[in-house]
Amino acid sequence: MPRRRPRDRLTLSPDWQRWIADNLLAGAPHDEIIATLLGHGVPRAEVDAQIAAITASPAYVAAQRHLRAARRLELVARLHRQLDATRARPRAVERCAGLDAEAFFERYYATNTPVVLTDVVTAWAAFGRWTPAYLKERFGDVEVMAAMGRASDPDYDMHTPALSRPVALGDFVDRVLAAGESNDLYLVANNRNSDRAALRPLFDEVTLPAGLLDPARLAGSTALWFGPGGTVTPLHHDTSNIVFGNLYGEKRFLLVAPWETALLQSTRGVYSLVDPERPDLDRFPAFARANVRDVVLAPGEMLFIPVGWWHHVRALSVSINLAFTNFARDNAYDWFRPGER
Ligand SMILES: O=C(O)CCC(=O)C(=O)O
Repeated sequence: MPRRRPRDRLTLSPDWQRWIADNLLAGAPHDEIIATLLGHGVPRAEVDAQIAAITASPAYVAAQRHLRAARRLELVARLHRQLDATRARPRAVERCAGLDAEAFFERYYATNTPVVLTDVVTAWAAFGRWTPAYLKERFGDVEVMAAMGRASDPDYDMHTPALSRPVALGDFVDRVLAAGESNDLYLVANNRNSDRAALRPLFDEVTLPAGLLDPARLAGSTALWFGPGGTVTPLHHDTSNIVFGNLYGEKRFLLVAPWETALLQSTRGVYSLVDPERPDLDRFPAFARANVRDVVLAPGEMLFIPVGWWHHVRALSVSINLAFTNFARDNAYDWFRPGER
């Protein structure tokens, strides 16, 4: 005769145990959790024993403590969202001319607020001069690295190192101009081309705004972007503040504040799986509540992207851009870096 099973024997799979813990921590009603388990044929006595064992486990008690801390932070994020929504134009990004460095740091840098500066790039000798033809004529023989074959890799942006190939800048210009609308080829920040000695003369045609960027820390702090219309950098955030100067063409930025991260419902390191141009609201319903700022950057404009702000970028035409992180203020943050924690 078979022995009687002990009443508290835990036979549910680890997946089901995790499901129960997840739902309890998320605040799902006990009745619903119990009904689901009963519906899957788990005997009532086992359901009760399982829930009691999970809620008494030291791991669950520790998770509850972390959950309380996370909820407190969530409240601060919600506060930001609510206050943001009371602004006259919550989706707008200000455009500003004549701002001195002090006012920039006080009003935008210190408050983590994006802004478009309309009179910085226009003052550079490079503005109006940097075109694809100019890059080819002056630096056509310079070997650069560029990401290619992006269209056949769904994770092209995070795979930039593997997709990058050496190419003469002149040949790359020809390919960009022949490409039409394409996301296949792109010279991006991670290619680190702006640090190449052969391209240093480019910086003779750029005047750093006084007091805003530190000329002594230019090395390793700049990024050259060049590609056809149709390039897309998926939704991600950077780990420092950036000013993004647009010299040629137009780019559309969709920006989401760091305090709305919970609404993205999906993060992979510094990337989000949400496509803000065509959000899949069945998969990511909370994104419908996100306040997406939409900025089209015209030639000559410079966008300040504050640290932690999510941004998705589409080139609306062939474009050339130069970005900087060497602010004359502290720009290092103990921000999440994939793989570190
Ligand atoms: O221009 C782009 O495609 C992306 C720019 C960007 O994401 C950045 O500078 O952080």
